[in-house]
Amino acid sequence: MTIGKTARHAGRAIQAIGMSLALLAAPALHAAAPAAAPASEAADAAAATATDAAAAAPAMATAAPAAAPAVDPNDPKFKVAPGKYVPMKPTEGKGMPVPGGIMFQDQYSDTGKQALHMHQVFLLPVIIGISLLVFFLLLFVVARFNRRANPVPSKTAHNTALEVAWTGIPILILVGIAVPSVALINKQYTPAPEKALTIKATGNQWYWTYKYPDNGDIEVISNMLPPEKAIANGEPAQLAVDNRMVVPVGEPIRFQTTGADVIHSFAVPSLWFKIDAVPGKLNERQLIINEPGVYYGQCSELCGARHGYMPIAVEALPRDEFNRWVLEQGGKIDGMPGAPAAAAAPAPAAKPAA
Ligand SMILES: [Cu+2]
Repeated sequence: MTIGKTARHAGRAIQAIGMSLALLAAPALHAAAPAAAPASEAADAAAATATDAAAAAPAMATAAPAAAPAVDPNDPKFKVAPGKYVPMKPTEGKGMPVPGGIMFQDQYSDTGKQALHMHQVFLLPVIIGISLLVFFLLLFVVARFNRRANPVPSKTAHNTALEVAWTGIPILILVGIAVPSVALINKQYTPAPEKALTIKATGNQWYWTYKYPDNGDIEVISNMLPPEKAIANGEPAQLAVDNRMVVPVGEPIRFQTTGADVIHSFAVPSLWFKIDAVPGKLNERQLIINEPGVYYGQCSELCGARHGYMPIAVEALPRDEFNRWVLEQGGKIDGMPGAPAAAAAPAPAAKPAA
């Protein structure tokens, strides 16, 4: 009953959004109509049903990019930071485990924040509440219904009201947990938008490689730094790597994984991000990091003798600094049609200015 109502509410909300989008699209269609169009036609267009407008809108959207220049070289996406790339110093306690820590790490992605919030504010109290209830019920039964306290036991076999309650209440609790859980899973597995930057991680025995197909196919080979070197660098031991996976911050990334030999798993706790790397298979998830920083993780699928020694270090940088890193690796800035040529121009121009 509750679900049906929720579904109807959701249906109405979607309908309302669709209608308002269609109404928004209608004036645009108007403007696009040839000036010579007779007034009666314009009136007809205004009267067009919401479905017509909605159907026409995507067609217009696909037609537009063909007419416009493919790439705007002044787009902030193509800016290059001056100077040279220097690996970022990690912030103590950010994106890494802390001594004595037993809770989740602080989160630096929206889905991570949502998941952590759900765990702290919702799941944990529900689990603790149910455990305490069952514990005290048991104590009560032991004290009240033992042979001494209750020598003549009741022969009651059925109690309809009680049975409805102890079936119905758990169902309600489970539905209450399922609704936000499914919403969160849906958010976590929303595919990256079409123009998102693609990065492909390959798990190898026992190191990671990161490929940037949109950036001239550059490849980064990432091995663990010896612990003493990591500590000297101010990085956590056995988590630091020689070459990090550098990514732009605040942008959707189409993150793909595969395995070169056995199954590995790419996992970064402070981003609430884990995805298996399976040989012969390409897994994909969207990754958006909210803040610049260095985020450490580890392979999380037992993959052989040195499984514990193939850490992950993700460095999230502002776009212009990411572009500088890409150019230093011999790559191109973004592989969108026309982008490499356009990107080459602002790059040298930006450097003398600095
Ligand atoms: Cu592994």
